[in-house]
Amino acid sequence: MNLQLHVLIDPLQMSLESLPYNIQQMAQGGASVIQLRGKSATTRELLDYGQVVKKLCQQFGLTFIVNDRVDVALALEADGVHVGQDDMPVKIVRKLAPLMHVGLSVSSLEEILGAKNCPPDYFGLGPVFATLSKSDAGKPLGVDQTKQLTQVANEMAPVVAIGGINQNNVDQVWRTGISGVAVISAVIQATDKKQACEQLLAPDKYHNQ
Ligand code: TZP
Repeated sequence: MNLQLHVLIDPLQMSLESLPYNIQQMAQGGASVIQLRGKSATTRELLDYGQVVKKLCQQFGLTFIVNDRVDVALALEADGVHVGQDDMPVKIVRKLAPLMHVGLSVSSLEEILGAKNCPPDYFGLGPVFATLSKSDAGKPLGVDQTKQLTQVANEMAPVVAIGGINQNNVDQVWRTGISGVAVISAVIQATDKKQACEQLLAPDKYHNQ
C-alpha cells in the first residue's frame, strides 16, 4: 500500500458534484489514499457519498479508506478502515474485516506500545502541529517528538504523520522517518488541489524557488 499522501475528505467540505474533478486532481498531484471522514454525516449520507468516492478511487488508482466506521467500510467494500483509540480495537477490526488495511491513530508512546499485541498496517501519528480541523486533537507533538515516536512505531508498522501539516512545514516532517503524510486543510482549502498535493510531496523543489 502506497502511504505517501492521504487526503481526508468530509461530505461537508467537498460537494458530491465536485468529487470527480477533485479526486482526479489529487491523484494527478500524487495523493495515494483518500480517507472518508464524515464525523457529522448520517450513515446513509456516508454510504451514498462513499460509493461515489470509492468508484473514483478505483478509477484513479487510489486506496479508499473509511474513518472509524467499520460497518460502512464493509458495506462499501473499502480497501481499509482507520480507527482511533476510542473506536473498535484493531484486533476486532481484523476479525470482522480480515482483508482490510487497518490504520490506527496514536499520539503518545503509551498508545504506540499498546498496539504491540495487534499492530495496525500503519499508524497515524499526531497532531504534529496545531490544527483547527480536529477540536480534540490534543497537544501538538512537534517535530522532535514526532521523530522519536516514529522510531519506536516503525518497529511495528509504518507511520503517517497528521495534524497541521502544510506546504510550508512539510519538509521538516519528511525528515522524521515517516512513510507518509495525511492532511485535511492543506489540500481541501487549496484551489489548485493538484499543485497542493505536489508541493506536499516535493517540498524542496518549491522551497528553493
Ligand atoms: N487527527 C489528528 S489531527 C487531524 C486528525 C483527523 C486533523 C488534520 O487536519 P489538518 O487540517 O491537516 O490539520
